[in-house]
Amino acid sequence: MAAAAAAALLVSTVGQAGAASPTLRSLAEAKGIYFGTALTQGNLSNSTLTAVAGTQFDMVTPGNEMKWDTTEPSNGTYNFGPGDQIVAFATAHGMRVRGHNLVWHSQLPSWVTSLPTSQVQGAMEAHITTEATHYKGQVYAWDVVNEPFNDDGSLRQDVFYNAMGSGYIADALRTAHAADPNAKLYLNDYNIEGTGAKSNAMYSLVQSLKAQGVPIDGVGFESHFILGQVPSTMQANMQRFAALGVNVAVTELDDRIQLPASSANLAQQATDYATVVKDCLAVSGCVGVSQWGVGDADSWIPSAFSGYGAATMYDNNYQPKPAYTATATALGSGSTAPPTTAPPTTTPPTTTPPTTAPPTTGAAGSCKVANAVNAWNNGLTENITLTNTGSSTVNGWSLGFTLAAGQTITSGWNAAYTPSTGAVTATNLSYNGTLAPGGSTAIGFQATHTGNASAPTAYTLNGVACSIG
Ligand code: 9MR
Repeated sequence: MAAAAAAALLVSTVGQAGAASPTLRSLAEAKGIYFGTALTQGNLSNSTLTAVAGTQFDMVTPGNEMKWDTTEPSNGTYNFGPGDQIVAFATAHGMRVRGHNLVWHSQLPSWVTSLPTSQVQGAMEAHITTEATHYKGQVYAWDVVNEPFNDDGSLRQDVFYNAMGSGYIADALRTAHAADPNAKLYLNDYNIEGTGAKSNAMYSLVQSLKAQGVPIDGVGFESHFILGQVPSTMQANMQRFAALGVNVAVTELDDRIQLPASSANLAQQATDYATVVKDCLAVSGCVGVSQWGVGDADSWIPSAFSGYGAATMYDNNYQPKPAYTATATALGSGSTAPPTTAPPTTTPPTTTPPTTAPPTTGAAGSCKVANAVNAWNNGLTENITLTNTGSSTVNGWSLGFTLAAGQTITSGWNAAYTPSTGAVTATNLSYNGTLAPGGSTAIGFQATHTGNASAPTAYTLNGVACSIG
């Protein structure tokens, strides 16, 4: 493939990480994963920060705005305004959202901890139902229960455990599933990245939830690391969770350094970041990596760990650090193979071919599609980057493709998808209908499948065949 054509497939930015470098999100998507960040409401008024967030990342976790103390500050009174702002930013920038979180002992309003024991379950279920219903269709995943374990592997004796015993976790997951059946439901914790007592406890919990048929889709590994201390067992540990039939994700990555950070420290941090990214890429079922914050200036580390900081890929002025470059390289930047041919990260359980849609072999129109499928047991996500390779601007577009037999779209982003099976048309939304020559837009969808997780073999833009690659 010509270098110019390869470059056109990737969303590029000039100035943030050198001239016209591919972004983390385009590199990640080409590998079939996402690359996310955490954003708070306050971050949205920092235009330097949001310029980086909106171009480099394709997943957002609200830093605080979906937590109980914000969303239900008094019993039965809900406030979704701050969370809605984060979702609006994500939507406007083609990013998905990890909902964080529904049940957690911290950032919990005092009215919950003051409830009579007999009322805690009802309050928890009402909170989950109301919040998950409000964000139904807008979040890709929920951290349903956050940080349930003590470091020794015992369950935290918080208000939920004290009222309901360990069963509160299954109850929370079932309640969230009833409210938003399409959201991926996670348990999220720290100090479970490598093997050890706490990780073993999480593993046993997930195993037992799966055995009981409780809806659990994933485990989040927060990954708040100290420089040079990424566990050597991280890849194997994530893989054993994936083998239980759940997705895994790195949900809150940072790597703190004792200040001032030396250049040797920053080089070690680059190695640490690359290790984490490579670990995720090596694990079938690892769906993505999220950093906790955008840059060192908005990181939580300095306020929580005195004397430490410099924990992210961007410095205090939002300039990329060595960890950024190492992350991009780990995601395939600069490799000779075009980073747009990512196969699904899990092999579909059967090899039934699609019954329709002949492959495009001959003449293609003035469009190009790069697609990446990430599949698991009975679900998949497909990320599509659509590029206008013609010389005129496209004003309004419909992308046609045929889903493999057994696939049904359950939610999508950055386009309207209809119908949900068979020959689908994805139509632009108000903010992405214009595609300048050479311009790209990133869309995608989540679908269920019955064994064939193959991507469509042909795409048409306004009726004209696109090339794929
Ligand atoms: O980033 C969040 C920070 O703004 C809050 O002050 C803090 C309060 O606990 O929570 C931070 O986010 C946490 C996340 O929700 C769960 N894992 C640990 C994160 C860092 O504390």
